[in-house]
Amino acid sequence: SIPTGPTGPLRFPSDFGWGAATSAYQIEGATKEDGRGESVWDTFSRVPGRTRNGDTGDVAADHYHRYAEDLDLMRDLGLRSYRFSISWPRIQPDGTGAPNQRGLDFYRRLIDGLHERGIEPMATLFHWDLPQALQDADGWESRDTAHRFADYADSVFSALGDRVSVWLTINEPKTVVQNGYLIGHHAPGRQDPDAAYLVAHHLQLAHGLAVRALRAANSTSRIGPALNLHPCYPADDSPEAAAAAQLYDGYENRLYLDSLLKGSYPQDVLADLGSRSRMVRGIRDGDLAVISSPVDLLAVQYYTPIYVTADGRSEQRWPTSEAEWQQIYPDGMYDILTRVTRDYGPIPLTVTENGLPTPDTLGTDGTVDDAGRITFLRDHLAAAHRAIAAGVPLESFHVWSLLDNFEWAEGYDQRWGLVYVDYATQRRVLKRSAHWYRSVIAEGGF
Ligand code: GBH
Repeated sequence: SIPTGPTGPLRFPSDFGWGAATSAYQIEGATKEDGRGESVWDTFSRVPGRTRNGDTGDVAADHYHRYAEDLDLMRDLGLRSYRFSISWPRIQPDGTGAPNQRGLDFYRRLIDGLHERGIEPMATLFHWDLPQALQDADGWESRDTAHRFADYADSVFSALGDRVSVWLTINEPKTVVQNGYLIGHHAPGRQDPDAAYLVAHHLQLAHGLAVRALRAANSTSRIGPALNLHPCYPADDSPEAAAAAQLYDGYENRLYLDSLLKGSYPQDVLADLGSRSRMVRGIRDGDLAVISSPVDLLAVQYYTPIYVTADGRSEQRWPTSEAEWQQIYPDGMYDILTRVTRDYGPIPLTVTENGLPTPDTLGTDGTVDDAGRITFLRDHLAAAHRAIAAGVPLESFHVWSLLDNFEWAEGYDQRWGLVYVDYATQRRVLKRSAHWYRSVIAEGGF
């Protein structure tokens, strides 16, 4: 029923969920208001040298105060779905105990504003802003943090559950593992491989416990994990490169997908970690059953492929964006979506992030010409459309990001938004890509 082919226009299903995404610490600012506690990113961004220019999320895009204006922008774009995250330290300043009403009220106002404008709320429970008090008690290295997360999730479900149609548990557990605990470029800035994979297990456990909390609340909302997946290709034709790419895929993709959707960790990764690793020793009977509690959908975030050499290094094949880790390869979107459906069955999928940073400036005529973003999104949407035509149950697509924002260690230098933010005045300006995306949504394709 979906017309395909190189000549005709691409038309998406009429109920396709055209969306855009953000996260709390990256846009909200107001880090000291209404009883919010400190998060690991407040701490980390203040350590000299950790973020570009010493940038922090203290003000960011000031969304906490400007959410009504931002809701109007979303309506003007015609968005059908908005993915945002809830700041754990706004709800539980110390990571535990009774929820902070003023924190809940902010998200209630935001969610009501979405409903008033006919936009479906998709809320992520954790987008990396762990309460600092929990980090002080060993953070995700402690199994107890998974239980603290389930309590937090339960509070949020009780207060907001009926108003949110889709919950996402943990944004990109892999990025916490790799950037937080292997490379150290993200909070909490550790470089400890043995800790990293124990953290992976506790993040997976936290996800499963939150899914069970939602089910126990008899909610009609849907819930799923949000994974950044990377197609891993051998860099050459050698059997060594094929084997190295297979193991790389284990660490990038199957570690998360298999535990969530098959109820087991991949044997090659477990063997590689070794029986004496903290992770393998930290897995208890019943954990995998919790982790693989049935979910309603899987959220996929795709940015870049990885090419793996015979000796297990990654190699660049395609031109990069302004982010040197991002090779631009739209076919990777098709490959990862069809692979998930092939290997894990027809679970409903949503793309919750896809985008790139561009060197945007506000022109003297008041416009922002981000032609590169239009090309990128057009090519990745075309690949997603081919995946749908091939039978992938993809229900929605969210551009990362709605607004320019605090890009973690890169601070405000990288601009990922459909909407330009002039940080000196906090004025919002729709980029050319935003006008283009509005017409794509209105036409149902391009
Ligand atoms: C997503 O991460 C995040 O969910 C989102 O918050 C973020 O703003 C967006 O993408 C854009 O980056 O240079 O070696 O430190 C995507 C996965 C993981 C990609 C961390 C960049 C940094 C690698 N990201 N990685 S390094």
